[in-house]
Amino acid sequence: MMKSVYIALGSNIQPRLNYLEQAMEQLSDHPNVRIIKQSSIYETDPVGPVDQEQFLNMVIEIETDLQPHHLLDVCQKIESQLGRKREIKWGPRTIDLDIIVYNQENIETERLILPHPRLHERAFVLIPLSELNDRLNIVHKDLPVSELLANLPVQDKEGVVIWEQTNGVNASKPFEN
Ligand code: A4P
Ligand code: MG
Repeated sequence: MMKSVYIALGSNIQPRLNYLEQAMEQLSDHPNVRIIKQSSIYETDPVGPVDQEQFLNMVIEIETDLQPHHLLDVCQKIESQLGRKREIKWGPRTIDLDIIVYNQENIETERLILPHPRLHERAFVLIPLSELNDRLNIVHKDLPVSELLANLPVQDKEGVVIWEQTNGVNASKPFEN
């Protein structure tokens, strides 16, 4: 059974665009993953306690028959292949792949929480996600993306600016299967 899954990508170590592209390429190379849609790419002010460079962030929709934990393994393997080091919690990273929403699953295990627990407070996730599907229901809040976004402070949204516009579905050939 194919599941619809949303993954958030982020990078704030150069070459940022290259890391996003390589991560998407590796995901689409996986036999059990198909990229359905990709958002525009946004440049975003760093959120959280660590003083660090600006991020590029985006969200993609994939279709997969991998179980949630298996998909997390795939994402973490790509992160480590792209040189991700876990030195500072919330610190700079070549690539971060967070599973935002997996179908309508609502689970909490030691390794994996779905939907992503900080999704509703992050403009750098909600803005690209709303581009793909603003009526998507976020189960742990029981609210659609559009409403979660409307609830965010204006200042948070101002820190998220389009960096490269993507027009429509599968705009980039390299990510087709
Ligand atoms: N984990 C639990 N649930 C999930 C999930 N749904 N998807 C666990 C992915 N992983 C999940 O993550 C820590 C652990 O979370 C994993 O081992 C996994 O088992 P990590 O990627 O190893 O470490 P991290 O990314 O430093 O921690 P975390 O909690 O993912 O950080 P965040 O919340 O992603 O924050 N500002 C801007 N503008 N843009 C950003 O992308 N990112 C962060 C990182 C801070 N500020 C940012 C951005
Ligand atoms: Mg992460």
